[in-house]
Amino acid sequence: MTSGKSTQGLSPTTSHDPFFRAATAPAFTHDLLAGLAAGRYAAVRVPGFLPRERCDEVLAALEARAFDSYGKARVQPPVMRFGVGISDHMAEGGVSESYWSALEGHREVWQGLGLSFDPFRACREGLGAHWPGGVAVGRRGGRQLGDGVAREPNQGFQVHFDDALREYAGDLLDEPIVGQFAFNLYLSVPPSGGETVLWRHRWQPEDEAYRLPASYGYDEAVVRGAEFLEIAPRVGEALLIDPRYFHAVRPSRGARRIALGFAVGLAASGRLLTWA
Ligand SMILES: O=C(O)CCC(=O)C(=O)O
Ligand SMILES: [Fe+2]
Repeated sequence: MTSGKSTQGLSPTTSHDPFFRAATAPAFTHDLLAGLAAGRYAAVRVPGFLPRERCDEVLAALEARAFDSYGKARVQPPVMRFGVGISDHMAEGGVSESYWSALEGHREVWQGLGLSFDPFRACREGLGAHWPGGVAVGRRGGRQLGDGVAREPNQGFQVHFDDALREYAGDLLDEPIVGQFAFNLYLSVPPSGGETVLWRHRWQPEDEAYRLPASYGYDEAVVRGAEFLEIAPRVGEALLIDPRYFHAVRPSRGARRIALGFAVGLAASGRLLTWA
């Protein structure tokens, strides 16, 4: 004890949760994925997940295309995207019909890039390589959801969390899920800024007082005082986080920040199911 005060238990200024940490490894092993689901880690980083040539191939194709932006009422500052994201098509706790029609165009535009491989398939394969239950794109009402999206949050993502349990009424997927991750593969990162920050704080009802009007995000005061991890991703790195921890992306300076991303659910059956 360093002060004269009696400190029963942990002191809030110096305490560290040994399970709130990022693991860095050459692959998404069974132990790391199980550990992330169980709460033994907050994030798993796999540098060099996709070979540099493959990253460069996808990046060059994307750089030649125009990106859309996420719905500007909800997503401020704007985040650019290439492909369809389900969050733009939520309706009354469900998924609106516009999502399914947009997905048809999504498949066409990704095929139109003329890549020598399917980057979302490559990401799924790397993610599930050591996972006994395997990995597949999730389904809803028998229909396959989107496989991923390229996102460009050059001005950052606001502090937010992602939790399909809270975002959708009932199960989003045909198989109920017992764990959730967010996957990102970085194709282009800025020389400064662009960090992913993760706070050791999960949504609680009082947090709604910090909600930014009509936005997906929260005032950063919602995570005040919470322990945090700051991750500066590298090109070719894959990052898997527990997205129920509040997280944000800092604004980029000096280059575009482009990542391929999708959500991952651990189904009760043991399968990993992805969607975007
Ligand atoms: O781009 C990132 O590093 C994280 C983006 C994010 O909010 C997510 O994947 O849920
Ligand atoms: Fe997120």
